[in-house]
Amino acid sequence: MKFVLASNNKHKIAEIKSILSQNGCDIEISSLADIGYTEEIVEDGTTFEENALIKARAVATLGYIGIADDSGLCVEALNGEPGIYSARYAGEPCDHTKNNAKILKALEGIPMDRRGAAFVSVIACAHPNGSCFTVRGECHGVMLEALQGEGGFGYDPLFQPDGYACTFAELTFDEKNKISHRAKALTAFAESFPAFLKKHTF
Ligand code: ITT
Repeated sequence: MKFVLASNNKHKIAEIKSILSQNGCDIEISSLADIGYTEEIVEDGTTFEENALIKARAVATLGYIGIADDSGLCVEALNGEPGIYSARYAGEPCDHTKNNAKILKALEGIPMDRRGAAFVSVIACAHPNGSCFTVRGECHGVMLEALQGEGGFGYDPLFQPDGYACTFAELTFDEKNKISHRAKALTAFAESFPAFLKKHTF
């Protein structure tokens, strides 16, 4: 049975493939583009878990084992926003430059000791037989007052993980993928996935 990663975000896809192989999960995984899937998946859930499942199930209904990530940045001083709306915080289509400008503005004047935030990643896996599971990973840190670094994607240039003196965007690809929210969720995924597959696949 084929595994399909229900994502159109090429940065996420690269991170997920790399983290899974680092965790000994050597499955061949296709993307939506690889299977010629062009429909829009409407993410109208109210939690990361619901949205991750919506994406994973969209491909499971086509007969694939669907894997999906729903993720975002939750900022304490903004009551958890942008949260599940992180991709479209500054409107659609997703524009990371506009999102960063909007969040910097929203945090203007807020001192460093009240700029705590967490990146959240929920990975969902859905089988064509209707079975599914989700796992969650979080990475805590602070929101800086200016962009720093060129690597990564999205809010990475503004997020400094706890215990580091630089942003996600200043870490190498491999360094970020050791400590990120996505790394934590995918480590849990790699632990549960073999038993899930064994139970549901001949
Ligand atoms: P797919 O739904 O196609 O997978 P997406 O980017 O729309 O791609 P989400 O709906 O899960 O995915 O939104 C995730 C957003 O959260 C992403 O666009 C960034 O704005 C932010 N985000 C998530 N993980 C991030 C990371 O590791 N670094 C920076 N920003 C991240």
